[in-house]
Amino acid sequence: MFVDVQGPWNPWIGRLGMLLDMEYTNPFIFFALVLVVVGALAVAAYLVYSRRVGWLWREWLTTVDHKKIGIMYIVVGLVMLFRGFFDAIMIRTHQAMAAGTSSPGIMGAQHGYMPPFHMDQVFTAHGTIMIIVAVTPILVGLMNILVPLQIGARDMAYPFLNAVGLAFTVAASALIMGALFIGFFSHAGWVGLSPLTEMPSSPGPGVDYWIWAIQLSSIGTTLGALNIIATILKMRAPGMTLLRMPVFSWAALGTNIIALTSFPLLTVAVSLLTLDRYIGTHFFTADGGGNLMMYTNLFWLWGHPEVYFVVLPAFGMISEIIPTFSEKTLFNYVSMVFATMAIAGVSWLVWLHHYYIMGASAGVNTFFSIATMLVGIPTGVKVFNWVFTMWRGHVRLETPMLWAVTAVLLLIGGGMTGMMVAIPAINYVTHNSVFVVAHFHNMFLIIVFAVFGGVTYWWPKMFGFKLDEYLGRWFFWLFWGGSVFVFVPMYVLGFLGMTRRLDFIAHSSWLPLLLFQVVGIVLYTASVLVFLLQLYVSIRDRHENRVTGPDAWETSRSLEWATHTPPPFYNFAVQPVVHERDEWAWRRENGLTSLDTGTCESIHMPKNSAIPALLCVLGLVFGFAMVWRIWWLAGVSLVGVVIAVIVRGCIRDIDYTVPAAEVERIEKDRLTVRDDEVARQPAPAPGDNAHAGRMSG
Ligand code: HEM
Ligand SMILES: [Cu+2]
Repeated sequence: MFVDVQGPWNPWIGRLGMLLDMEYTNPFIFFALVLVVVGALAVAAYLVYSRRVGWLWREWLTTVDHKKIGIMYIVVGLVMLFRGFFDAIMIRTHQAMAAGTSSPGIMGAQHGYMPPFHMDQVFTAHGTIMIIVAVTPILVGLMNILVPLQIGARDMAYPFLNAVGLAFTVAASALIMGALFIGFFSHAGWVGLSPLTEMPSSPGPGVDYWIWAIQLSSIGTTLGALNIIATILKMRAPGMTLLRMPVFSWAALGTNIIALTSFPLLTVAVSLLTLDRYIGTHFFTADGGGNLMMYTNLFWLWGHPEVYFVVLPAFGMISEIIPTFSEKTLFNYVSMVFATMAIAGVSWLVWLHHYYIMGASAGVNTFFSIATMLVGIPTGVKVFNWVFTMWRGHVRLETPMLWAVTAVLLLIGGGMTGMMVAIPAINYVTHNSVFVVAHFHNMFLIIVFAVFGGVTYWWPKMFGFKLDEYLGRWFFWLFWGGSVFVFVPMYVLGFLGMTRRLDFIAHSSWLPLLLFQVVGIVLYTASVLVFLLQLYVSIRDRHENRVTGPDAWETSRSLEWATHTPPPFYNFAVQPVVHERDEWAWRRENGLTSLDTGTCESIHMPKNSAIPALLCVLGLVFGFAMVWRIWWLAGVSLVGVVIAVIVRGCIRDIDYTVPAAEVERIEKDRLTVRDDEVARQPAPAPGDNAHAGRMSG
């Protein structure tokens, strides 16, 4: 019944025997392996030495607290962002070395240092990692932390499900990392187009790693989306009408509607591909009666909404940061909300612009071209709203604002080039060129800039202290420099005709531009190092940088800033009642900085659970077993998943109540600690309301 695989197969270890035939001489892989093993041992040793294993398990790995889950999502995303960045360094340096027919080749490559087989895996891993397990988890993490706080909820609608979503995302990340050392990764590009991903073209385990990583992470994202939508629709505090909701929460709603409706399409596309590869169906192989364009359609039916899935939260963050640092309310809130939802809607009508060259009729291409350009309208509305928010505002260029404003500038560039490639006549020339690559990196940079802005902005909310501003500026400027040096030459190279994903570049005349890009990569690397230094210095100096009031920036506007910084596990001691849009700004202006409108009541909270951690391990084992076709192991882990879910369903003891007296005690402790800190701070200037926000709620 199963498709015959290349190489040895054994019922106990599946195809793992083929590892014996593989070369492990590649110094990069060896270096990475050593780094990962040494890193893991160092972390483990530190945990044991500092007696934190139990703490890690109780406080983090089994938690269902949305804030901690969010932080873990961000940590996983950042780790994978570094991995993806490492791939990018390799792509850029290899291409610069492999330009011109006389370019030298080392380490088994004819040109540059990576043979095509290796280069193909690197760019596939880069794209897959960045989209699936770096940017998406970071955004999901931020939404996790912020949405309940912004709408005045104590946690997500389904806290346990939230932890399960994270578990599958972690399993997917681990599976991709595993591919680096045990076997190899797909070489078919992040879009995995058939027939390249079909068995005859890709007989090794690489595509299977890609398949199972996508499947695991899609489960995670779909569950997360369901949860965030339910939370926003059902858990809003009294008075928090939809049109009073912070724009970031609106973006979370729009984006997760996209996710909930589009990720199943990806699951279907990849499942059909799995059937082709595992049991020999022919959904996407022309010779067996299938249709490979069906894969392309299904993939991009998810793929285009996915790009808006990642960009909408970025727009949401920009919409929170700009008003805070312009000391003004967001210009035309209602149009911003409608623009957000319009983008979510139109994102469904444009997928075919990814393959105008397929050969559909002019009418079809025209339809998708016009639909694509329509996206520019709501996007333009957003840009105008941000600019008018800053207009005559009291603009403060602190680091979050630097990132946010630059993201708007990037949006203008990326949007314009998007409009260009949206025109079929232009697209016939630019398709598959690095011009398109420059366009979408330009768009993804918006997200990265918004993410760094957002992380800097909400960092104090998460941890209670600010990130170092001086190093933050260095980080920003170096990162900006890197972006300009890498992507401006890429646009030019695209116009000159350079196609994407080359492992050898025939024109030596393109070398100068490729070298410019290497300069950019050097700047990026420096920026990453400065970022790590910034984290280190900020954590070291956390006591000096401690935020005393709830509002770290003094001019924030939305509800999450009304509770303690960082918030207690129950978020709000007393259920907040919302009076206005910009609730926190309204309270500040009305001297209502205390949420303490009544006596504390007992609070109902969810209990920790070990099952998500178990599901993470089982999911990873299942993925691994499927990749290597170890059927018994796959069966055992799958049955394990089913049993774990049934067991969870039978457990009744899943929640507890924090008694009112306990809440009061926690609140009092917080205030005492804070008063100590206030006493240690220099006296506030007259009229400075930095500390006015103290409250017990
Ligand atoms: C103003 C809105 C936008 C327009 C008009 C637009 C237009 C296009 C078009 C026509 C293509 C196809 C080019 C080709 O392959 O020949 C494309 C590719 C792409 N765009 Fe955009 N885009 C827009 C916004 C975005 C956003 C917000 C993102 C992501 C954050 C994004 C990410 C991508 C990606 C990833 C690809 C190419 C994927 C691939 O082929 O590997 N775009 N865009
Ligand atoms: Cu698209």
